[in-house]
Amino acid sequence: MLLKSLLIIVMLQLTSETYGQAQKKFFRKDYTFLEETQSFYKFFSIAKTYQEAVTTCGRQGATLFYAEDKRELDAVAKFWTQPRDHIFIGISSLISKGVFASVDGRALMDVYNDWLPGEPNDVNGEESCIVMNKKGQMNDISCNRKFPFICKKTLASLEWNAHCQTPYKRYIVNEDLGRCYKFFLTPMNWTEAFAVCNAEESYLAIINSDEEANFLKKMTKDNPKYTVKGNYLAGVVMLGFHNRDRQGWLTIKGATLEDSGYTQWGYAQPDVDDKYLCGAMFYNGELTYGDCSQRSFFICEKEYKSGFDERFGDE
Ligand SMILES: [Ca+2]
Ligand SMILES: [Ca+2]
Repeated sequence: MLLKSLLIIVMLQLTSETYGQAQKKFFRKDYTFLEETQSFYKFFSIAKTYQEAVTTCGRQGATLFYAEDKRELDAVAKFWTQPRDHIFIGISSLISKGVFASVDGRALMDVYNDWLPGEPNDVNGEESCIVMNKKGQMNDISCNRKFPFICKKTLASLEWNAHCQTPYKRYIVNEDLGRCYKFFLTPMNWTEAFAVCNAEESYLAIINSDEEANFLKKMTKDNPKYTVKGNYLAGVVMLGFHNRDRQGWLTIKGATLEDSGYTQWGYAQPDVDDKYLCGAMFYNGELTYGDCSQRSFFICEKEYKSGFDERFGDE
């Protein structure tokens, strides 16, 4: 009897491991999983400065790639099919001049490193970042130059928000609406907010019903907004509609507010006003609009499908 119970426990454990998140090996649709390194990678062919590359990876919950060892270099070199032959890697001496360390604080000697002959030479004292070619050879270079780069996420660091089918933990579910939402307490301007939602495979929230407005209003109320210091516009939360084309107020999906299901404007009724073209809501859920370059809180929204795991869907 005892043996039978033990067997059942073992079987249960095996089952839960088989269906555990680690086995599904999914981070985002735009990242490729490499078995050799048990990590996800995305190649960015549009050149950016070092800092822009670090920020881009960070916004996706990843880090700027550098090779840990020869094995990873070889695996990534196979995946790296783009024509440009140098990329920025996540190692710099920005914190302490002359002392190279990785974006996650590891010493250069502890990760893969192989300098081109004569490097690092710190030309004009301006070379604090590193580019690497497909052979893994490195050259120190100005951080303001622009190069392609790779973002990396290890499987071990991957968490999974099962309710919302996303690796981003702070999305909360509303089952009645069939949607998940994330309130951002880091004020950004409308364009940046749009990009952040996009990077998380969601979109700047669109209100489609009174019920949804009430939920976003409650979410706004529940977040500790008053603890956020700095220069930003309080009192509003940016949403996914705009008049940037001056064709009237449209959602970021191209629909009118009427067709989208919610038109409850607040005190500041929409006006013909060339300067203020980006949509938002007051904390009470009523719509307003403002300067697109003004920083504010914002909410990202994403659909989820109950009982359906998109990682098993067709790609
Ligand atoms: Ca150099
Ligand atoms: Ca919506």
